[in-house]
Amino acid sequence: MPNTSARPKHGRRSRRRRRGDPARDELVSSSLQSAQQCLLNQDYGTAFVHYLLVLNLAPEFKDFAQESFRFTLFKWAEELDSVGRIQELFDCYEQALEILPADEVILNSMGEHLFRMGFRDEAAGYFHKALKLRPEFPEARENFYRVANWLVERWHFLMLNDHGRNQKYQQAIQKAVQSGCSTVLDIGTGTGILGMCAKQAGAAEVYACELSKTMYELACEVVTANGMEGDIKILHKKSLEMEVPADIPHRVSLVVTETVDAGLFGEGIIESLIHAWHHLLLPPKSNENKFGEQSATGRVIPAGATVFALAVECPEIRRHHRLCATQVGGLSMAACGEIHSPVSCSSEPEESVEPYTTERLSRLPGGYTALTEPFTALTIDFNNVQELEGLSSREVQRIQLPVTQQGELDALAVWFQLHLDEESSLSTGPQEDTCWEQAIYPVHSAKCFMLKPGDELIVEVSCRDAYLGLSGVAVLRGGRQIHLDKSRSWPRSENLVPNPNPNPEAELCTALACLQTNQKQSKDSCLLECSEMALLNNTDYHQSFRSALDKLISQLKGKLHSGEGAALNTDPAGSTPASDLLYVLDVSEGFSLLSLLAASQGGVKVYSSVEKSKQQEVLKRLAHSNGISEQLLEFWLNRVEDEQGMLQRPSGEKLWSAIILDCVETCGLIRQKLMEKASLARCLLEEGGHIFPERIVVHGMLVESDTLLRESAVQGLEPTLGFNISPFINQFTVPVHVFLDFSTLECRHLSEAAELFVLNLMDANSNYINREVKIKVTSAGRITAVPFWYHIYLDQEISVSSLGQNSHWKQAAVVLPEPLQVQAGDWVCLNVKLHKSTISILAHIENTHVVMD
Ligand code: 44T
Repeated sequence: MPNTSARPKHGRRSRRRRRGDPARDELVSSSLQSAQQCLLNQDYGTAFVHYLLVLNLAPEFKDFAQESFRFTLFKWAEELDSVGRIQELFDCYEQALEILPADEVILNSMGEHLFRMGFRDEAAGYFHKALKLRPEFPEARENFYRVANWLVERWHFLMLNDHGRNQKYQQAIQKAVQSGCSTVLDIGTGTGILGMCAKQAGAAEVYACELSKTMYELACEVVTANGMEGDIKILHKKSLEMEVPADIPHRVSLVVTETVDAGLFGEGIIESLIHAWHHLLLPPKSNENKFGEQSATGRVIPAGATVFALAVECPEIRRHHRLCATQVGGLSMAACGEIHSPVSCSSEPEESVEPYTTERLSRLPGGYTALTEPFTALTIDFNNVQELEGLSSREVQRIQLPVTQQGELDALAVWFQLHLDEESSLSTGPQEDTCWEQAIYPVHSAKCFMLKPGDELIVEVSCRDAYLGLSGVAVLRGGRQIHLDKSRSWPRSENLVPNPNPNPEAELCTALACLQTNQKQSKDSCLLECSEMALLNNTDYHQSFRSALDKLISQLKGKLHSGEGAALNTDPAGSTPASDLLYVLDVSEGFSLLSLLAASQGGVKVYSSVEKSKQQEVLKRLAHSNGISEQLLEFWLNRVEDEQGMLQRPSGEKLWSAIILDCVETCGLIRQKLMEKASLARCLLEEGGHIFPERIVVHGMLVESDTLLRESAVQGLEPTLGFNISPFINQFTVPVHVFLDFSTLECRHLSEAAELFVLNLMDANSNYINREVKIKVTSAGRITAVPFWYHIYLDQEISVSSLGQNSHWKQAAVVLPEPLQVQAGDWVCLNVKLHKSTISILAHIENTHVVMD
């Protein structure tokens, strides 16, 4: 392969070329021929260099050679990618785009490479350009939607639509500016709204910083559109990297910021404010200068926060964080060992541990029960740098709380009040009608531990790595203490609660639990993502698979032995002769028990795609304890190096009896490349073999939901205090919303559920979806969205729904570009398209007389 660094220097030469130059013509024609020849020989690198030369010298060939040039580029880029020559790959794209700057296919492809390399911001720029050039370019559109979610997280829409929050910030800023804070820095400006409030309030100098490139660019556009471009200096920087005078000429008298997440500290506000006090802010108002010169001091909005917590029982949280089922699809889970979600603030350094998740408690299906009164876990003064600095070295604090209600302890829920100033505050509590979610600290190992009124719950509050940590560590009952979180080592100063009535049995149990846990437990514990945990707890799903697999396997075994008169050997210990074995492949993503369900019938060799070694250990332990021979369980990914080899046959002469495909993502979308995988799987099945699932029926409903609208786009000028923000941020609106819980989504149903389309995984035909579906409106309203979900048919009779109460799947919804006003009795025509794995839906009211037939 040629080295592209030996490429001709083009650019200038093309501009200087003269028409009718015979030497040039000859060079062009011979290079073109060479390019074509190299292309035929699949020597893409050389072909690419020749094409570059041709198109630089003779731009009139652009139309003629465009297709082949693109093809060559993509092939050559593929090769460079596969051998890790990434810089050269991007050089080639840049050269190609110098020649064809408006080629949307090349732009889109460049974006794809960037995205894969993790350059999401840059990738977004290319997808955006490609889309501007051809708005109907489906690949670029799909790619853009994918990055839009990364670049501009959905909560930006919620926050900007939260008029109450915006107004409170505006008033607090106005008051501060009017009382003399004339120089302002907005840390984490987002779209620039707080900075604009400061300017509007009359601040003499306003600075703003934003670490995300996309948000920074957006803020610049917004500020310009609101006529403040000369008035607010925006920096694309993390505040921690800013200094005086390089970035701002002098220290400011006011910092405004809303860099807080549901757990308050997750966006690094403590570190940012410590840095700001040391480097960017005027000194705080101290007792000595309280009555002195106002403008010489600095302050922060918000001035501080109070963090509240509450112990809750919540089955929905429970099933996402710990194993609740004892039997799954007929398998006993007794031997599986410690399994829980990676969400934990335990001190054990486990991989990918995050301290909390977030949920809107009021929207949790099945609700929650408060087991204690809300209590204050922490207060913090943002205007006191010593206090901020002391936070991470603060002793772990223990709080003892009376239990007020009987229930299982599933989690501690956390929210906070943000004190903007002395008078005004915002609350992120579960009862408030705000955009905020609460932070959830799940309790892992108190399996089925019932709290009772009269108990005292001991909660530890810590501040580690600038995160707030909370855990329920023990319960005091009848003078005894019962440890809850087994994986934590109890501190030495343990005897702080006297034990007046020692119970030797309980003592022994506690001692045993500690012995078992301190070193060994954390090593053996297996972490599963919340969605994998919920899947494992989804007993209906496993039972359905068990029945469908059992049915298929007995059918195939019947066939195998029919006519032979041989006795069926269904001994799960694996004494079936190899030639009689059936082969099942489970290509589910992440942790899956399905291979074991297939193996438990005996006479079946199963291949699991579980990758992580701890998860493989769990499967092996479960196989062993359920009487399945270890020889009948193999891990496919230990055998195949690359993913392309994933769907192959078990051995030369064998084909698969069943292939289990994972078809729906937890977020509610169809998995990418599902249909490609299904076609491959079809070729690898033995006669009578089966793909699970065989068919997916997509259902949807017409709904009116303002909540979905608020999450998808900024609604006009009013919520954003009259500032013109919506046209800019709404460029990042995506039409498909994911991770919805349809059962608790605030919405009005305007129709019955209807079938949108069917994907048949066992049959290649009929899967090109572009259909019209007519749905009758049952109540008048504005259709704003079409939520959709799946009925997943394992075989003709057995199906699982992605909507049910125990589902580990969430739902998705298409939000219509414009709400559609309808009356009861109207017929709505939905134009439903599936492109790759992306569903798009357009809706219009059907002309009544057409519908009659
Ligand atoms: N999400 C809340 C967290 N930044 C809000 O780049 C509430 C989540 C939430 N810039 C549902 C609802 C809600 N220097 O654009 C971001 C971020 C930027 C900084 C410069 C720094 N030191 C930082 C730190 C962060 O600030 C912006 C806002 S962070 C707000 C987080 C609606 N789910």
